[in-house]
Amino acid sequence: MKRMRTYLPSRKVIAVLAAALLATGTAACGNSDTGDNAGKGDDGKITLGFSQVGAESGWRTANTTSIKEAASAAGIELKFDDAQQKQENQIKAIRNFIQQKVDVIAFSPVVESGWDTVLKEAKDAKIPVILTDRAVDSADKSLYKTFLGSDFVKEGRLAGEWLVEQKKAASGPVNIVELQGTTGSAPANDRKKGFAEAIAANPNLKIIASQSGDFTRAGGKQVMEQFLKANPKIDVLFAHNDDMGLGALEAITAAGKVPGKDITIITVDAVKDGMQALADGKFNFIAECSPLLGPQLMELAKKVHNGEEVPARIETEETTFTQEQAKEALPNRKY
Ligand code: GZL
Repeated sequence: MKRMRTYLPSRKVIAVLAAALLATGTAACGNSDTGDNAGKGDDGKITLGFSQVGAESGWRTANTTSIKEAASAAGIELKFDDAQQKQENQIKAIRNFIQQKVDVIAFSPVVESGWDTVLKEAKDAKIPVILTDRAVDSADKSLYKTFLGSDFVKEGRLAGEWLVEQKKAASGPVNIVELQGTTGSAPANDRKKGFAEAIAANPNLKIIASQSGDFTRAGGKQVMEQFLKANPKIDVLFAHNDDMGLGALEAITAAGKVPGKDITIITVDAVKDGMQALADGKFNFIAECSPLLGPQLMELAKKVHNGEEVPARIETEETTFTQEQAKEALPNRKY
C-alpha cells in the first residue's frame, strides 16, 4: 500500500509565509490604527470636533444648524460641544477632542485671547484646527490652518457710514449709545472699531455711552434701560447684533419713545427677527453677518485632513439692508 507522504514545508517556506501573513496583518492593522485612518470613525468617516460659543442669539442658533446640517450632508462625523459662552468650557472641549483623536478640530472662540496653550496641544497631537466665525489674537499663525468668517471691522464701518450719510445735515450733536457684544470677543472689538472710525467723519456724531449686552436680548434690554435713565437725549442706538437691538426695543417702548423714529436703531446680523423689526420700521439699518458657514467648513475640514493647502483667511459674502430692502428680502430669508 502506497504510504501517503505528508508534505512538510521547509523552514524557508514557513518563514516566507509567516512574513507574508505578518505583512498583510500589519497592513490591515495599520489602516485601522494609524496612517490616514487615525481618528476616523469606525466606518472610515472623518471626525470633526466642533466647540460652539453657546446659544446666545438667533445668529448662533442659525450657525449651529448650518454646521450640523452640513456635517450630515458631507458624511462627516460631528462631535459638537456647546460651551455656554465660557472659554474654560471650550478649552475643555478641545482637550476632549484631542483625547478622542478626532481628525480635525474647529471652533468659534468666544473671546480673542487665551488660546495658545490648548492650540499648541492640538498642534503637538497633529490635529489641524480651523477657526470659524470669530478670530483669536495668537501671534503664532501656525496654531491653526485657516479662519472662515466675516470682516467685523467692515460691518461696523458700514453701519457707521450709513449713519454719517443719514445725519450729514445735522446742525447739532447727535447722541449715540452703543450696545457692545461679548467683552473681549472679536466681533465686539472689531465692530466697535469700524463704527468709531466711520463716524469720525462727522464731529456731531458722539458716542455718549457704550457697554456690553453680551449679544443677548436680556442684556440689550437691561443695558438700554440704564442708558435711557442716565441720558435724557438719545438719538441713535448702535447694537452689535440684532438680539441686543430687539431687547432694547422693549426698554425704548417702555420709556415712551418710538423705536426707529425717536431713536434711530442700527444693528448687525440680519437674522429673521431683526429683519422683521427693520421691515416694520422699528430698526433703521442692518449690516449683515452670515451664520451659514457649515458647507464651507466641511469642505475645509476635508481639505485640511487630506493635507491640502487652504487660504489663511476665507471671508463670507455679506450685504446691508434698509427698511425697504428688508421687506423685499424677508420672504426668501434662510435664517
Ligand atoms: C458674529 C457672531 C456674533 C453675532 C452674534 O460672527 O460671532 O455672535 O453677531 C452672535 O449674534 O452672538
